[in-house]
Amino acid sequence: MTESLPDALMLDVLPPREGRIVILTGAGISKESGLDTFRDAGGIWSKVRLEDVATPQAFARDPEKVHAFYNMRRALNRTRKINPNPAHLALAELETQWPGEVLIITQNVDTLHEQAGSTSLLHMHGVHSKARCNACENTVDWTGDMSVRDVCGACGKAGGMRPHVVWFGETPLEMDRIGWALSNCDLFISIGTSGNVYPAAGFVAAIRRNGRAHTVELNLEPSAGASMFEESHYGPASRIVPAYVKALLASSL
Ligand code: BV8
Repeated sequence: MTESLPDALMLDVLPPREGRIVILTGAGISKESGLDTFRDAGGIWSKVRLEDVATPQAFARDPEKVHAFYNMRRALNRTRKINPNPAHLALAELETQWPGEVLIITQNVDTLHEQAGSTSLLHMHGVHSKARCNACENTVDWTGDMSVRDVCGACGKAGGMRPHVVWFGETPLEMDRIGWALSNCDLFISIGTSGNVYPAAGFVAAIRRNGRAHTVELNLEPSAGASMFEESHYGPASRIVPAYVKALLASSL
């Protein structure tokens, strides 16, 4: 059932009180914190081609162009004071208040969920605040600019440091843990994602095939996979996520 969101939210289905909740987030949850999404008008992929900055082939072809893309996004997080918004904060509250397990699987490479206080969290597409050595796989925190002149602190090789981010054509991180979580959750909530990038976009179909979870979409507008969700509420995340979490927590009392 879809509806524009009233303040007092009526949930279609309540998960079991100790139920496991899995939440998938995308760039839309960070939009009201000041970070661009990818596919909205004026989004990141309207300014640069993903084939030029977000594939291993692009990095092999022109590493400095790829470094410039991620240096710009890291600098944005340093300079523009990007803070968690009420949607991130509501999910952190859900993790502490909900009697069962809550896991956030984020496609985002920003660290706004951590900054909001979420700890049960995995970045399936990596994070731009870490670097990985192409030669020895050593992974380190990295908040400044990166270039081909950087040397790996573990193996000493130069030129191999890359953003610890999953590019198109690369395998997302922690897929085994994700598979188990999707098959064993009671409530799956998808927030702020257009449903265009796989395998994340296929999670709801996988649950509908072999999981038992009730599936909910919270988004600004219907995603490409909207028809797969049993329940959906549309509006800005900073408004609909706190309202949904408030109703969920009220049901768990
Ligand atoms: C892989 C890191 C094999 C980089 C990113 C079928 C099956 C498997 C793979 C494929 C397949 N078909 C195609 C593929 C290949 C490819 C793919 O999906 N291509 C697409 C373009 C068709 N997938 C891959 O290559 C993946 N790897 O498949 O390996 C494999 C498969 C399974 C198991 C093992 C191995 C790797 C994909 C990862 C690529 N890296 N990010 C970086 O960030 O710089 S993807 C990139 O897109 C970001 O991570 C981003 O998070 C992600 C998804 O985008 P969204 O988050 O959804 O953002 P978008 O702008 O699209 O949408 C924003 C939404 O928010 C909109 O709906 C909007 O309405 C909403 N919104 C806006 N404002 C608000 C809001 N909502 C609420 N409130 C608001 N205020």
